[in-house]
Amino acid sequence: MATILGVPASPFVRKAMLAHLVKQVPFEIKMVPPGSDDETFRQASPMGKIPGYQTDKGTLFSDSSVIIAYLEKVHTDTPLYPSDPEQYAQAIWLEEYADTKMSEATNALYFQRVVGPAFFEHTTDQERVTQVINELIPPVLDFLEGKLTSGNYFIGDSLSVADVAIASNLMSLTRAQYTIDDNKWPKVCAFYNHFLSLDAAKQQLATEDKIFSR
Ligand SMILES: N[C@@H](CCC(=O)N[C@@H](CS)C(=O)NCC(=O)O)C(=O)O
Repeated sequence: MATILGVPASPFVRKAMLAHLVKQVPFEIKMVPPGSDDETFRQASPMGKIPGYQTDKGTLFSDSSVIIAYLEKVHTDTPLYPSDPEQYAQAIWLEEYADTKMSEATNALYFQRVVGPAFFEHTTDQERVTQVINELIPPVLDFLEGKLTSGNYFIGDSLSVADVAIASNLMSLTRAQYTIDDNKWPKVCAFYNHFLSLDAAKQQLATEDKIFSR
């Protein structure tokens, strides 16, 4: 069985886990924090970032985007990448946006309110929280609102890697007690509510709940 090396509460580990759950590919988690000296983890992730990955054949590498791209090659029956070239480009572009600009905003709040206090004895900086909520998050949600046309999915009429990457970040906002304003961003709210209704999302949140309740 494949192994994801990391902590399920990390947004990038969450993204890799969600892709497995959506594709119904079994995996196990080896709990490894970022920067760990674990030998297998270091071979998989020389930069010390989570998630690292070990395939069921033993190949080691890291990065959530690489893990999902690999998964797609092995498990072709539940595609997360559109076959149409234009939609394919849009999907991996939105994944890139979610992993960079969006996660810069969502991770800032998630760190202040959740990860810092829970794992690093960090006190929440309220000024930073206010700045993130007022300045960083709204432009991201505005951008996503403008990208949603069909309702439940960012690209076409089926779930793609873009949805998984974006929803992973939205889940961080939820954990950080941030509620998306339905009046300002109705399409993002509808997308997220649909995503949360998927079995994969429910399974992911249940796994994370166990970690946060420890
Ligand atoms: N592009 C990477 C980003 C992974 C990443 O930044 N992970 C964070 C945890 S959420 C990390 O390990 N940070 C530690 C560090 O940057 O040294 C991916 O998609 O997997």
